Amino acid sequence: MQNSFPESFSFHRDDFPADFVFGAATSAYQIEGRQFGGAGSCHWDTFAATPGNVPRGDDGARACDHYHRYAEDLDLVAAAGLDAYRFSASWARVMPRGTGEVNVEGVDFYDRLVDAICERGLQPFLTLYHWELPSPLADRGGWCNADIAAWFADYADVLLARIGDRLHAVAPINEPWCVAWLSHFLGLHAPGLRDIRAATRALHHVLLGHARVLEVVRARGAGAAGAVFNFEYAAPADGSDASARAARFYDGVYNRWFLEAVCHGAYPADVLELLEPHLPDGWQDDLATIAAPLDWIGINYYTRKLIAAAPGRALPAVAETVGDLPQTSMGWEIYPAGLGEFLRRVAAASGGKLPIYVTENGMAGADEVVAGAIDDRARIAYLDAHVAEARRALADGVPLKGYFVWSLLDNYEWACGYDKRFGLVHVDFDSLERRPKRSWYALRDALRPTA
Ligand code: GCO
Repeated sequence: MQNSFPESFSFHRDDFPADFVFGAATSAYQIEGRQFGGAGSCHWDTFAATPGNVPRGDDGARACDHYHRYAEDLDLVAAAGLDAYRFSASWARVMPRGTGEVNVEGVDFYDRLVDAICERGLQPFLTLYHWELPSPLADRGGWCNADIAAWFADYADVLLARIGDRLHAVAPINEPWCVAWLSHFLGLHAPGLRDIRAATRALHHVLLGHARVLEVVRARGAGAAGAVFNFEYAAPADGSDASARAARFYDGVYNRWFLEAVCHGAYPADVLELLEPHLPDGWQDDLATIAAPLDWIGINYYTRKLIAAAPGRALPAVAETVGDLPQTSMGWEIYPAGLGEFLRRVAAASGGKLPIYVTENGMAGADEVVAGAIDDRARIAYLDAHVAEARRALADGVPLKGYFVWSLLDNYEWACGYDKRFGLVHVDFDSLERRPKRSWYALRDALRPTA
């Protein structure tokens, strides 16, 4: 099947502006190994330990053991010819109880890591929260508790005081939609709640936390301060009014909620109409803070959804249906045009000048080691089609500054455990051996400078 796909990329780095950044992305819980180095427990440990949430109860206790193997992993980023590395820090590694006492070993680890990134000539792009909330804070209501903005700012300040001087860019939170809606309304990620009030509060507090930490990033002079959103293209599943309404709500809570809040200091009226009863008192007073200027916006983009109405629930209940486009191993349709759409939409919403990055794009594939090699041409085709969209957007004047592949390594894919492989580099989860896939070699060729 791989034979029907190209062996190489159709672009070369020379097709892009000289300062265009190519990178790879990872996150702490997905690769580091939570059991190492004195990190505290987090809500993903207990979510995974709850039967039914994750296949086999897989968790991030060992993951890729990046904690000990980071040098080898960064060598792979550099050897691919990439310019930047996007990674996250674990709050529970820095502050095992979420507040108060600092785990010096944890801060030392990030200090070594950032040095190792810089030594290889890579630009460090840090995310401060990629989903592993310290358990003691989950006990206090986590993202449903307004105090989280202050807790988050304290943690950010401790870490940035140590490593902020060497960072190229910082985003407080990875994918606020996942932190709030996926985790508190759909219940598919930790803490696994299905509650409209909890979800709505989290939708607001995640933006407030973002804004408070933005202030810390600026006060510490820790690189360019941005925000990273996952956007998903939503189209009505059929021509009915009900599906059109459902798709509009889906787009509203997934995409417009965040974009309008940070760009215009407002929540979209149609979504607000449904969620306002559940927002915390005084939410309006936070909007000016939430809309504080950004230095850049990152877009994580993977797929589209066809949305139909699901009757019988109070909200415009949405049903996700799958169309007839080819799918990745996640069951996600491959729809590169959606990336172009969001690049234009974000450029328009943010005034046309604000630097934009594609901070994640990639696919899970059935990547097997055959005779020592991994032939993932389907991934080359996927990435190639999305990079082509990025080029088109650039040609249309979108201020796109870089593109990051998700992910460097096969890793802990959250509620899918270790079953889904997104890496440019294959990881054997028994031996922990790393093996570059065909896509890694092809990317290296595409990025190799012309003599
Ligand atoms: C996300 C996260 C990553 C995922 C990736 C694939 O977008 O969900 O940033 O942690 O692993 O997206 O699902």
